[in-house]
Amino acid sequence: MKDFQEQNLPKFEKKIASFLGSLEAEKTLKDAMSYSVEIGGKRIRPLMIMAICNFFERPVDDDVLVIAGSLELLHTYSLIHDDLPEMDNDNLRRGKPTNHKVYGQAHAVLAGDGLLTLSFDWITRTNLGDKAKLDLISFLGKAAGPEGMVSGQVADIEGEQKILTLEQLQRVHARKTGALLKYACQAGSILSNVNEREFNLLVSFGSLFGLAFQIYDDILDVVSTTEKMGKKVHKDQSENKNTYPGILGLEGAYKMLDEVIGKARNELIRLDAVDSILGDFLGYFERKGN
Ligand code: GRG
Repeated sequence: MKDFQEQNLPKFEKKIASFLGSLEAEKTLKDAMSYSVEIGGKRIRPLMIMAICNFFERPVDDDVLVIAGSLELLHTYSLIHDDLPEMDNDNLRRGKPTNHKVYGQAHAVLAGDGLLTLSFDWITRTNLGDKAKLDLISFLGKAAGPEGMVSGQVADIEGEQKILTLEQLQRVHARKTGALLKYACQAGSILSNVNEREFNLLVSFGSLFGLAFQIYDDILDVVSTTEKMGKKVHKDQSENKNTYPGILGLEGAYKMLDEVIGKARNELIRLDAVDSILGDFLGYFERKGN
């Protein structure tokens, strides 16, 4: 995985920086958009697209980098808007002050709007065939829009007022977090020109990976790895009931995580991809804490 990242991430970063740099837009808007994209992040979604291409021996060329970049732009928009005072009201993101803390709320809203719309524009700027472009735009719109991430965010906000069941929580996260990871698998599949069976297996893998990603995120929130006086400190689990550890307890959440990872691994076995770079993605869910 490390080699794969070292080989592909620098050219990915260079491509998005040069595309953003060449935008003919108001300087403050360009600065605000570039700020949140370029302060980093794990780049899991673009890496997933590139890994699928790698598995199917489809070269990671400019078109792949632009499609991967387009998804990262859209993901970054969601984080900027999620951090706004009217949503999560966060001061830090990716270890740096949030966009609205640096550029003000109006510019942060507009930087998010710019990234969202630009992500679709980037798809049209590739040299891919018309059908591939249309499919990518359609899948991305469904994943990010009212049938996907935006509804997930609304359900999440409304869920704060009540206690959700496990099924309701999963439905929130399938849309809020899972939809873009599933799209990463759809995009990688389209770029690699896979057959229907491979497409369905990859989409199922993407959905399971998205679910595992959220369970793991909730677990990391509970298990603070901060060493204090040589002891691991656990946050109070009753702080937020609408999380996997909140509903299942920490051990129950780990158990569910293991089950979901097992199912995701099964899809990769069916694709004969478990020993490929795609299998390495499952190593992301390393057990932390007790
Ligand atoms: C505002 C429409 C709208 C949607 C926001 C994705 C999202 C919905 C909110 C993010 C809030 C959050 C912390 C979700 C939990 C998991 C998640 C998606 C984390 C952020 O993704 P990472 O971990 O972030 O890939 P980096 O910074 O590494 O890219």
